[in-house]
Amino acid sequence: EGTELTLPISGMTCSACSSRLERVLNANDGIISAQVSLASESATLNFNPAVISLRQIRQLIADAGFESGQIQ
Ligand code: 9UX
Repeated sequence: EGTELTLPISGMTCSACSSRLERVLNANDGIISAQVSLASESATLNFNPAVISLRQIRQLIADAGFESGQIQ
């Protein structure tokens, strides 16, 4: 199995934002699953660190127009 992690996400203001970010994350080969919650302003991820690094995940989030905070 992959590495589980939850990242706080800021900048999401509507459910289309969270859906879009979830779609972007799930489209990446290294991300096994991603759930983005608007209500809790967070993304819960299961990823394969041999394929994508945390740094790259943060870059994907930034490229989508959002900001990720510290790991919880
Ligand atoms: Mo609605 Mo979310 O314009 O960016 S999709 S606020």
